[in-house]
Amino acid sequence: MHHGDLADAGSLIRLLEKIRPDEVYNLGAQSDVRISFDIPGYTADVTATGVARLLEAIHQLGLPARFYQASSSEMFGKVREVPQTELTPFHPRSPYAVAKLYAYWITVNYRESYGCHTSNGILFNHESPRRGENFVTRKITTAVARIKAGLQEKLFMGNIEAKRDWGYAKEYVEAMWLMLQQPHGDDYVIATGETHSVREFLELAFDRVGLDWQKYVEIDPKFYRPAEVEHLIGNPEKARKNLNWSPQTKFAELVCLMVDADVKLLADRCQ
Ligand code: F7E
Repeated sequence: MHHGDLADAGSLIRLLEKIRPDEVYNLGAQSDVRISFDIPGYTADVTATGVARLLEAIHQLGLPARFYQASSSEMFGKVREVPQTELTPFHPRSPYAVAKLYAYWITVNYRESYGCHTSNGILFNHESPRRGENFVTRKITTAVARIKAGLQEKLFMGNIEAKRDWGYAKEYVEAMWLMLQQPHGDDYVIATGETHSVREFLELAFDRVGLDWQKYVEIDPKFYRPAEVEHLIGNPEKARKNLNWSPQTKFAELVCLMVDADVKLLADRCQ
């Protein structure tokens, strides 16, 4: 492990010079959409300009490294078409999404300007037991485990009618790697092609431990966002065709594996 910071160009140059990587995967960002409304300036500095610093460091050093940028379905925001593809126009709805849009285009720009092998993975929501607890899926599964164990009484939620295309993170990381094994950089939507509401996630998660979600969930307006992305669903056809990639884990399986992991984590901690 090495220490660097997307806000510090010098640290990126030093790191790249030392490691001379063949492949660079930029997953670094202030990635919480809700928090980006509170810290828009910091979000822009790290999530947007940080990518320009990283690309410019690779370019200045003349490294032949292939570059992956973690672009986001949040860029589609107030969606212009359903489902979303690589050709769907963007309409970002948060400081986070606006920053990701800059990062997307600067990645395309280094490909077109200097012939760099750069790719954008436009990843729809991807989840796993390692997801941070501030994101909705893990917030729900940790709460389900705690409520089942008698350690928590209520779960306070925001807009549970929002719909997302949720996939399994482990499979999405394979897609990232596949992009950098292609002869040329390109942009790909990575999604399942299915959409589900937060409400459906709640139902399945509580059901997994034999509880009725409606007895435990309450709505708290503090978790609403100033502008919401209501409905996302991606079409991963290009990735299927060019990368031979397709999602394997279905929505219900994903919910169950996350609930099971949190139930086990809590049991292990309590021993
Ligand atoms: O929210 C709604 C919330 O915070 C999903 C990031 O990885 O994926 C993620 O962005 C939905 C939203 O993820 C609560 O309003 C309701 O509609 O899990 P989330 P996100 O905003 O979709 C994309 C692809 C990224 O790129 C991002 O970096 O759930 N929701 N109630 C809630 N969300 C949260 N966090 N907490 C609630 O209580």
